Amino acid sequence: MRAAAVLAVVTIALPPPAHAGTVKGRVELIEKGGGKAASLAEVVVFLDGVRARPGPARATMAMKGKSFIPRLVVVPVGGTVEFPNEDPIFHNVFSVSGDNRFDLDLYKRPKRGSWTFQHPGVARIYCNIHPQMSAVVVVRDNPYFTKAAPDGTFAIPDVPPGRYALKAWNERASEVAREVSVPAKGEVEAQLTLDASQFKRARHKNKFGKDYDTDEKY
Ligand SMILES: [Cu+2]
Repeated sequence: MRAAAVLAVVTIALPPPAHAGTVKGRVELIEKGGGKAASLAEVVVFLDGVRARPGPARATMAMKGKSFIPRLVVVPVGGTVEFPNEDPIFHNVFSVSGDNRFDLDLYKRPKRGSWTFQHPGVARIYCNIHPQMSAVVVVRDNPYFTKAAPDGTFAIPDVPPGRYALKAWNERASEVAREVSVPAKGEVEAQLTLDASQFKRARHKNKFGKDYDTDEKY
């Protein structure tokens, strides 16, 4: 008798590698006029060049009071972001950022919207009704990333040992990088400084590539 071939689909939670270190430190951001930013909560810190497949991930970016909350979300490739509309009015979430382009069209509760991001990069998120609504989803090709705490501290644990580029990103500054050497056990510390002193906010177009109407319709 032939044994039946059985295809089992199992989800395996990978334990941290036997040899892994933590990358920790602090970021700061220089504002116009040379002062330091009071909150670093919209800074992403990540490692480039780590070969590791990210697992599935979900995150939430709500629309409330005609704002995206939080304004910055980071997910690995394949990660899904929910965009719940908590306002009593319609919003239309969209992005025209390269391969991560999407359009959820108009909706409000109880309809829900979400998007699965399949390409690494920075997706700029807008609402097609309210030009003042803007946010960012950063999509990474490995799971070694974090958002900085408001005080600028960060920690990326369970990193396989090796030399990588540690990078920090904020929408108002150029990306900064430095090399870190992650030990097989223990920590490596690094400091990164972003410069937003030259930032000028540019007006963005709607999902049709046109200027927004001056009157809100919804
Ligand atoms: Cu809106």
